[in-house]
Amino acid sequence: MEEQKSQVKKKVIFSAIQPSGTITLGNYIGALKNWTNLQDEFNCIYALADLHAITVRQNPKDFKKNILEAYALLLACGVDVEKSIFFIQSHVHTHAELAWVLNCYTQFGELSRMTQFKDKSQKHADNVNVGLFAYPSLMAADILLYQADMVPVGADQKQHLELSRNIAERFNGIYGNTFKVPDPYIPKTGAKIMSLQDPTRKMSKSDENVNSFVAVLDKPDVIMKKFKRAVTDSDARVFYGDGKEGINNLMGIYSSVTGLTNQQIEKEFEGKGYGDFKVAVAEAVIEELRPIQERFDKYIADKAYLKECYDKGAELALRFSQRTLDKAMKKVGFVIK
Ligand code: ATP
Ligand code: LTN
Repeated sequence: MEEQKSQVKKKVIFSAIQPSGTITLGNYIGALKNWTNLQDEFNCIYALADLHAITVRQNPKDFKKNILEAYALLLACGVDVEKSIFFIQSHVHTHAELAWVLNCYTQFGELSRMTQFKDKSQKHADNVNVGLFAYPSLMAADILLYQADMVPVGADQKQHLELSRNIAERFNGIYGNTFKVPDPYIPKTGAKIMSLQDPTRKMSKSDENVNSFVAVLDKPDVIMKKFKRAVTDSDARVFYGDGKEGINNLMGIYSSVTGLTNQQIEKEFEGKGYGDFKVAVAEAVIEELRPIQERFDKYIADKAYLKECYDKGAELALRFSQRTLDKAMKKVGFVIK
């Protein structure tokens, strides 16, 4: 039975994160925590999406540092190179190549409707480049190259994933079955962690106000300060409800690190005020992040080990993805060498 079970092909999971700044608690709860939990049950393929990151201007020195730090931080969060493939997107040339092909099967109108494009082009009005616009077809290439069954992402990426599915279906419709049509895998709790300063907006690592996010590498005293300053309401009773976005968000965070349900949290804080609750959330987050920060310090100091890991990741990723790229190119009619 055991043997039979191990012969059943595991489903493929693909996901990626951009090394565009400090990785936040939102990234961790919405995406990374899930990544690590899935590694035993599935064939997981994870990438650091550095090609995506240059859709916004990057300072070369900081960019390089961010890429290595993000790679080390993901290892520290529990991405395991013995179980999963973990690589840097720009090291695997098939991504940019398939993205070009898929660009030609993606409509201008579709890309114009992407809310992330609309948001980011407003935010970076002086640099609304073609890469920012075409970003979702590169993301589709990332996923489709590995014939991924499922893609774990935060709720904010749902629209991009829907587009990847449409592109895959369109291509398959023209040329016959080429790409697996991927399903989103969005966690129930913590799908969207909101800004601590404006709980109607998502927590974002590129937010100018550092008090709006908790970085995974923030020191304990900084985390405590940020939670104490978190915007709430004047009600002062800890419960989940309409118009209580700040508290709802803190409850979501507390719930995802402790595993408690909203009801259990409400009970725990019955008769207590927001002050006590904020301290409890901060303490739970500090404890969750402590071992990650310790592992990070170890990995970032060992550049040779990091290289060994990402070299191995790139080699394996190329092997898988080249097969799909060749298949797609052949279907379009390219002469394959
Ligand atoms: P940026 O601020 O540069 O847009 P980001 O913080 O939104 O970056 P991404 O690199 O775009 O981060 O996202 C990485 C992963 O983290 C994605 O799966 C995304 O869905 C998830 N994620 C990002 N922000 C949140 C959030 N606030 N809550 C839950 N998940 C999130
Ligand atoms: N666009 C994503 C990062 C990303 C991604 C992907 C996620 C790039 N390629 C493929 C899932 C699958 C983001 O900004 N969060």
